[in-house]
Amino acid sequence: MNLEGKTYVIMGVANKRSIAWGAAQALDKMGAKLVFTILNERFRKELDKLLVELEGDHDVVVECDVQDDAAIESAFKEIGEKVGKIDGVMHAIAFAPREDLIGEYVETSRQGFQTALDISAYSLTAIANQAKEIFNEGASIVTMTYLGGERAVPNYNVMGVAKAALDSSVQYLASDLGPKGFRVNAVSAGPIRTLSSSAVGEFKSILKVIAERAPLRRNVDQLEVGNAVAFLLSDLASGITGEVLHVDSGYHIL
Ligand code: 0WD
Repeated sequence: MNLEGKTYVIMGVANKRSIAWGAAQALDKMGAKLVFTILNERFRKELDKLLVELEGDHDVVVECDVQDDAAIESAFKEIGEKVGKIDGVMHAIAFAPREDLIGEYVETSRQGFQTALDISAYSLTAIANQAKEIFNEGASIVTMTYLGGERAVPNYNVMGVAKAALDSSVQYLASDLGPKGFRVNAVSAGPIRTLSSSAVGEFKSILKVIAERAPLRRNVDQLEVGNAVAFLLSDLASGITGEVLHVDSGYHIL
């Protein structure tokens, strides 16, 4: 797939294990120009180290804490000023307090619920609202979701509730932005060991179940997920919106 001439914003690279980094590698290989947003300065060094591994020259890195409306607005303004119009955004951001990702969902605190829903679900809506102002014709958004939003997965708890809200947002945003020619989709990834997933209780046993029971009898990796993200961001997916594409070795059909 050739994505030369396209510009995408990647939000959520924390380190080399991040799913967003898998997408960055896929999009870079296909010739796209990339812009990165990071939570704060702490992540800049890590990202700078990674960027030298890419073929293209992607030098625009913008700070954006998605809990802050002003930060989202100024990030997309800055991106518009630095690179002009963009062809899409990958949203790969989620957070829930560690204590809410073990034990029972019924014990979730109000604060934990609000934080998880704010960062992991509302942020997509706030981002879509700003990003659309600098979208090229045919641009699209892809977010990352998980099966735990469709059914109860042990320990995923409040993050599952956040993913259900995120999945629903994908549909409403697709409905709002569709008439303007913009698309909104999600990739539902199978479990992958990353900084965020390490906070989910008994994560290892989730990986084991997939390897034993999923139709492909193995887990997926960041690049497989990244390739699917690249497809949905590209014009090859021009007729697809409001969709959740599962990249999970087929586990969701069981
Ligand atoms: O098994 C997995 N790893 C799966 C992840 C399976 C299915 C879906 N996903 C989803 C996650 O829920 C998330 O939405 O994929 C997305 C990316 O997650 P990841 O690649 O597993 O996690 P990670 O590498 O930790 O990146 C998520 C990043 C944060 O990293 P940390 O670990 O510091 O929370 O989201 C960013 C941050 O870089 N982030 C924020 N960015 C801006 N503003 C914020 C914030 N307030 N909070 C977290």
